[in-house]
Amino acid sequence: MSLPFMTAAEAAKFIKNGDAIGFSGFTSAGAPKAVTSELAKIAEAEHAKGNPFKVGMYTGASTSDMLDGALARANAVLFRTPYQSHKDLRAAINNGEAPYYDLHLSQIAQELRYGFLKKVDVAIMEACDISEDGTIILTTGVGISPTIAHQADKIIIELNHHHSKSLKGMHDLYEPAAPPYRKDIPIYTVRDRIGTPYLKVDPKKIVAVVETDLQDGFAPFTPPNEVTVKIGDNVAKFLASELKKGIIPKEFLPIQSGVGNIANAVMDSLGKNPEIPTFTMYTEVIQESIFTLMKEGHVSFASGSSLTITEEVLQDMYSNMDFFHDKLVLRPQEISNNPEVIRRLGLITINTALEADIFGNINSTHVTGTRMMNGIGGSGDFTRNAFISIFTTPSVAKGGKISAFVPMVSHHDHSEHSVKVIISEYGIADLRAKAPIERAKAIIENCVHPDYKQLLWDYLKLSKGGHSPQNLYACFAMHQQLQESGDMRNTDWSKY
Ligand code: 0RQ
Repeated sequence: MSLPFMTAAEAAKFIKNGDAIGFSGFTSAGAPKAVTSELAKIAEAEHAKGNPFKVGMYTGASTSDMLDGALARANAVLFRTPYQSHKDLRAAINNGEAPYYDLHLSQIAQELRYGFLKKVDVAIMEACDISEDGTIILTTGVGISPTIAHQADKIIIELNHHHSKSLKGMHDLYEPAAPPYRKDIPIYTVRDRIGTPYLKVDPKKIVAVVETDLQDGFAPFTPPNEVTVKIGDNVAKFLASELKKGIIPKEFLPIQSGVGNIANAVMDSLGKNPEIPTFTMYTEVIQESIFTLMKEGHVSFASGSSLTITEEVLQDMYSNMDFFHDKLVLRPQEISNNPEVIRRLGLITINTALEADIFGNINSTHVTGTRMMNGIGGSGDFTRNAFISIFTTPSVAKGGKISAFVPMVSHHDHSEHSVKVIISEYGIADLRAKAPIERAKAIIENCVHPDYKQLLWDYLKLSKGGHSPQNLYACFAMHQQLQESGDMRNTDWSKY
């Protein structure tokens, strides 16, 4: 059977108003780019004629402007899950145009298979190679690809020649069976492979193959600044001391780290600290700092669901595949973020908070409790199941007008039960074996910005007692002050 090659515009016509679409990839790595732009044009043309045109969107995680951006601007989002970070989609979510449900990234594939979510009608997937028998080699992001490929009635492939076929062998694709037949996931070290390096689909389902040559378009990270360097150094200092105490074993433990400028600075500090031995990563996003650390010999292996790297780093990897190939594995996110595997491997997890409260609860997703930022992503999968879970955050945001530390989080993603350590540029609050009031003292003393320290000490004096000494009248006063005057520093406790 020969493959149905056609243009992106022709392929997009297979999608109908109301279809649920599953997209390959994780971040813009491995996500489709060409058919999605054409789909947005179809939606705009239909809307201009007065016709409805919206599609449901299942992805691995965030995507790119060519996917989330284009479809949000075309007002073509029927629903969206499990994670996003595009400014236009975020605006559509927060103004009610795009219904969004935020999910733990490990759960979306199984929730599709369990029938909790509308079945995938069409899968659009990026590949670096495809055979007429339906064997597909994915590119640099896996996400939920195996599940959407198996569930969809129609599959559209973007064959992206920008990616080298030498990616073959880097993927390890595996789907767990549904309960009550699920068995253990036999990953005992970060290097273990349990599945196939290719995806096999019924070739009759492949309705279109679109040839492209498109980059992921990742912008380089801003170099570490004074605050992110201090946060990174504090994380490295904390881990070195845990190693010295024998809490972290001498072999060290695999690290999970989020994505972004803080995560990049943390990885940089771990590489530079002579007390941290060579380590491995079991994470969701393998970002570019890890490539540098591999070349320098600080990281020996990385398992993830995507290579979220700039064009320069990607090309460097393709030119040095002999070096990188046996140091990387790309897995579906239900395996990279799997609670069973995370608990077994004993991960050191490092994620970033939007805000934390003085008792150790974390808000990762909602600005002032109402506006969606990105989503919980993998932070819940990793935090709840970690060997030791760390949250990092700069002590203030928006030039000091917002304190990252508040009496009570305005939205709750990670509870005091799962959060073990909080680290800001000022220091480390170790929350283990501490009662709520002791945690509050550790956080105020070690992590809070000097502009807010006295304010938070004074808050504790307003407490009406109890195990978690909150004052239910005053606990959101800092947030209210932000809304009223634009600056939390103006908070006045005298009225409580
Ligand atoms: O906004 O750039 O406009 O100034 O939030 O904050 O400090 O640059 O940190 O980029 O790492 O993002 C929690 C959103 C942090 C992210 C979050 C403003 C701040 C800035 C970004 P500006 P920073 P980061 C791996 C694991 C959940 C998912 C997760 C996230 C912007 O880490 O989405 O962990 N995490 N996934 O000014 C109002 C506050 C604020 C605030 C910061 N309290 N109120 N605005 N900001 N604190 C990745 C995946 O799952 C794919």
